[in-house]
Amino acid sequence: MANVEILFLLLTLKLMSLQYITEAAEHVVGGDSAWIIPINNPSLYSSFAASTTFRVNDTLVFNFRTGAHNVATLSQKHYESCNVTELTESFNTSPAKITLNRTGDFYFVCAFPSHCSLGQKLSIHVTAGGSSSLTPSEAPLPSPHSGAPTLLAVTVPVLVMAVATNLLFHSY
Ligand SMILES: *[C@@H]1O[C@H](CO)[C@@H](O)[C@H](O)[C@H]1NC(C)=O
Ligand SMILES: *[C@@H]1O[C@H](CO)[C@@H](O)[C@H](O)[C@H]1NC(C)=O
Ligand SMILES: *[C@@H]1O[C@H](CO)[C@@H](O)[C@H](O)[C@H]1NC(C)=O
Ligand SMILES: [Cu+2]
Repeated sequence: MANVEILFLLLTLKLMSLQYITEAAEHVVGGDSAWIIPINNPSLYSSFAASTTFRVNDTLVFNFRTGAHNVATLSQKHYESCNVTELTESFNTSPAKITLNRTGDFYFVCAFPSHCSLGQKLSIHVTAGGSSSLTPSEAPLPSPHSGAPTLLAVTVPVLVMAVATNLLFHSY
């Protein structure tokens, strides 16, 4: 039984890694704090950026009070000096959902007067999709014996649950 469980554990990890590679993630900027002037936590957005992995086709979600803030993109130079006179794009209605459609750096500010210099700004670095630690080439499947496909179709849900339960309550 143990070998079968390990086989299906590997299958499960394989499926999970494929899912991880192909599914774009949604990142809520600032989490529950949303998109605000971070008076009580000046490093809110730099910490958020540092603790999140952004990949191509992921989406940023900015939640804010419409009319009290907005989201604008701008050049790095203007981002650094909080100069909001030349914006690339602005989003004035919450929630603003922005798809990260390329790799590289993105710069966001709130363009309301002085909000950027008070810390309502976010810069992120977007990496290529699919660079998870478990890529298909790094996580090869063990070659299944001939009975595997039928067994797979009939018993995967049960075995996945069994493996999950074992993982929770035992260590191999
Ligand atoms: C802001 O940027 C504009 C356009 O690039 C420039 O003309 C202006 O001098 C800048 N303002 C400041 C305060 O640097
Ligand atoms: C990404 O989207 C912006 C508009 O939101 C567009 O100007 C830009 O050309 C797009 N970039 C790519 C690589 O598609
Ligand atoms: C991102 O989405 C576009 C359009 O749906 C797709 O063509 C592209 O392959 C995707 N890129 C990645 C890295 O998933
Ligand atoms: Cu604002």
